[in-house]
Amino acid sequence: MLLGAEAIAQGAIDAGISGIYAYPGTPSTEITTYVQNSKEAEENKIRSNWSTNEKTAYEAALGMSFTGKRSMVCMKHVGLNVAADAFINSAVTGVNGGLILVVADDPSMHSSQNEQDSRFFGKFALIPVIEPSNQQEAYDSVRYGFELSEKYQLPVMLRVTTRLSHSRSGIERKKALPQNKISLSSDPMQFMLLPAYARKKYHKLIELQGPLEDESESSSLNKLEINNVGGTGVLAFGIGFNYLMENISATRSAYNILKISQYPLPRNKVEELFKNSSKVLILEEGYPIYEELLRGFLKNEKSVPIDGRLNGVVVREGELTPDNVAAALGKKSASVKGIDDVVANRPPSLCQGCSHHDLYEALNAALADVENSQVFADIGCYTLGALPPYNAVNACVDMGASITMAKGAADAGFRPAVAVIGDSTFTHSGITGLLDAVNDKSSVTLIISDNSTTAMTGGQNSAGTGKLAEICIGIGVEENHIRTIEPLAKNFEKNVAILREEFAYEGVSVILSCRECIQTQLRRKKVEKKDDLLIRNCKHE
Ligand SMILES: Cc1ncc(C[n+]2csc(CCOP(=O)(O)OP(=O)(O)O)c2C)c(N)n1
Ligand code: SF4
Repeated sequence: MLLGAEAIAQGAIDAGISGIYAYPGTPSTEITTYVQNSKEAEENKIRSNWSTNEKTAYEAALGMSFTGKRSMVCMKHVGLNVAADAFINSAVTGVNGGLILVVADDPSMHSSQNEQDSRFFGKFALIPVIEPSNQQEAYDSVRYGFELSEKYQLPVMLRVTTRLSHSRSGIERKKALPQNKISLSSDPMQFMLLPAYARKKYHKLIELQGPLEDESESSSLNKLEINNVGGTGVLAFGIGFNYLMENISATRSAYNILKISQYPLPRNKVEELFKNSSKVLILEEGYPIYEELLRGFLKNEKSVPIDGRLNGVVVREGELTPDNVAAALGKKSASVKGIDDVVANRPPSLCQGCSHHDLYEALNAALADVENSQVFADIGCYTLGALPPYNAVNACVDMGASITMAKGAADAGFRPAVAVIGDSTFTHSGITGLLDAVNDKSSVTLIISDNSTTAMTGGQNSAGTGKLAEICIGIGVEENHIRTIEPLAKNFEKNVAILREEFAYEGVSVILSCRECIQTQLRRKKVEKKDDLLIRNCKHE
């Protein structure tokens, strides 16, 4: 019984990967964690440490593919924005050993800043995309995806969404394959994107589009059933097919159904569906990408009517569910017991004893006398400082944006320009922003809330643990403006004073607020089986 994410991981181990590269992010994290905890992966020396960000992860996976070995790279949807440069260009270079990018989207934004649909990126890069409809298909798709990747020498995207990644099902495994041996590309310039080479490679990528569409036509992942000529057709993508089946198991023969789990879209199958149906309902998990394409820009009065997200028959925002698919089919959903009133909706909150509490107590006190103070925050547990009782931070846009937004505000004359970032977010994409601030001598006070972990996604290692002061010195922050505080109630007065001193400084200063996340500390204690709870603090007092 595996989670969808775990099925992908097991599928990768069984398909002979030599390495998995990833930066954590819900709902993709469990794929890499599973490989990290797998005995088989350990025995087969499959590389699985966390990367510093999604771009470094993607490039390392590409480097492994360069050697002829199979590699997988995993991220959440917004992570693909970070890795986009490497990703799009890797479609032009192509790959050598099979490379699968697993991207886990989060429609309804259960734990994300947006609900962007990664299939857009797959289409943009002109590569095959596989979107499994259930966990077994997720497992099987990995092996098939590697075969496809090596056959066409292209990266393959495996796109999943929250419900598939985070729900369990029984999985039937296949016999494990051995890893590829090192074998370099026969074209010594394959990975060289100087324009003269890039133009030829891009031309080759365009030429592959026909064969890729043929591949989708014959793929067992895409299935057409004409059950009722002239009846209603349903074009169901990915997990949308699963929800459709939940609703029409007894009445399946009344519908013409096209299940799509592999792109590019198979034109003939789609035409067959439309030719045999009086109207077509489109169920896409994510944006109405293919609905828009099939409707066309100009209304064609003769075309088969389409229902979907764009005319409101399917909800325009948020994830598909068995219930909203039932409503779109004009069916009543099976009555489910409502939620009792006693179950109150709770906003997320920081754990009791979390170091971020003490930091925000001190920060609010240090800014209490500042009229209209604003604080630029970033993404992590510390973003919860935006909520009561602290209401301490005013912006959270994307990983790393705290520093650069504070820099922009400082450049505009705003004082004090304060940024709060976590240690993992700082190494993910804050370092370059700090370098900009140093080079421009912008008056920014950067607070790095260093809890020695990537807490929000479950406590993965943080790339800069034990190195943050050295990194800041290396970037050029003056050593006497790199201050360390220990966020504890007993240090409140001292910490407020340090914060105020640095807010008054006209230049770049960094405050390292160092105390380990208590959840990580508890896990560490269990592993180390120590009785004493050592408070692991920053070394740079
Ligand atoms: C581009 C991108 N990748 C990954 C994530 C998922 N994510 C949210 S916060 C976070 C890191 C949090 O770690 P840290 O900055 O150390 O703060 P903490 O949670 O430990 O307080 C991650 C990986 C994301 N939101 N965006
Ligand atoms: S997981 Fe760690 S960092 Fe996050 S709120 Fe809890 S104690 Fe704080």
